[in-house]
Amino acid sequence: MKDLLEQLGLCVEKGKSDRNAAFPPELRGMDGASELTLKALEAGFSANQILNEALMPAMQRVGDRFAEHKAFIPDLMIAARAMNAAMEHLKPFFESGEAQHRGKIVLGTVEGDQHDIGKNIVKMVLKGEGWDVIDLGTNTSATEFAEAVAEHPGSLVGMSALLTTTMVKMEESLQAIRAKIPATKVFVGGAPLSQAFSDQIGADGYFPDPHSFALHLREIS
Ligand code: B1M
Repeated sequence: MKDLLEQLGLCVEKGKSDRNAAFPPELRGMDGASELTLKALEAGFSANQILNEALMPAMQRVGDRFAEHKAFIPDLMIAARAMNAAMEHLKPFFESGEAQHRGKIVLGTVEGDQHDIGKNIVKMVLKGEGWDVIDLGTNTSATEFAEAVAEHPGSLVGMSALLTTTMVKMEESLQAIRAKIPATKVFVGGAPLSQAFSDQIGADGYFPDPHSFALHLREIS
């Protein structure tokens, strides 16, 4: 059974999104991330298990290889595509949660940053928790965050950053948001961040994963 998750992780790492994908040649004709995710669900693995035990470690491995100059941008791109193919099947499980309406949250990846896989998972989990998510996408400027908050009074904000060079944009965005609506609660997340960084920029909290974030929002809503 564990082989299924290992095989799925390998497909994401190698960028094999589905059976028809021609790349990588050694996996030609074999199931890809899409088919294996369905099989894992059928075998009884939960969406969380699939995400945490297969998909996330696979992205970590490809990222590590990139850092060691053994993988390159195209490898990251096809891995991201395979991850998205898998996430399409997990989406209904994350999104089908509470029917309760908890409120609005503006979500976006900060300016200069194109990484959106993590932010999209946060979105799915929050939607499942009953939040109305206003997704500003990637490369979101301070002005765009501030305007969205003004357009949706009472909304909370979640900002994501994956680069040490873009996480600094969070402070600027936070200030622009608070200049429009001072009481706005702003939360931050993303791999290079920490609670210390959140405290330093005056955010209302750092969350390393969507579930701890959703839990906190549940407590304060
Ligand atoms: Co890039 N990349 N990338 N990349 N990429 C990283 C982040 C990197 C760590 C790789 C490495 O060197 N090992 C490195 C950053 C180094 C650093 O700054 N410390 C890096 C780099 C350098 C770059 C480029 C600069 C490369 C270049 O061009 N030379 C470039 C920058 C482009 C840009 O943004 N301007 C770049 C480009 C890309 C792609 C576009 C090719 C692609 C992204 C595709 C996409 O997102 N649509 C990509 C990818 C795929 C990665 C890795 C391999 C995987 C990222 C990912 O999706 N992880 C990554 C290596 C790694 O992570 N180890 C890497 C899976 C995802 C589910 O996790 O996003 O952490 P994560 O989200 C988690 C939590 O962080 C949390 O919840 C999520 C689920 O648990 N979370 C939140 C996230 N946001 C939250 C918000 C919240 C709460 C929780 O709100 C409160």
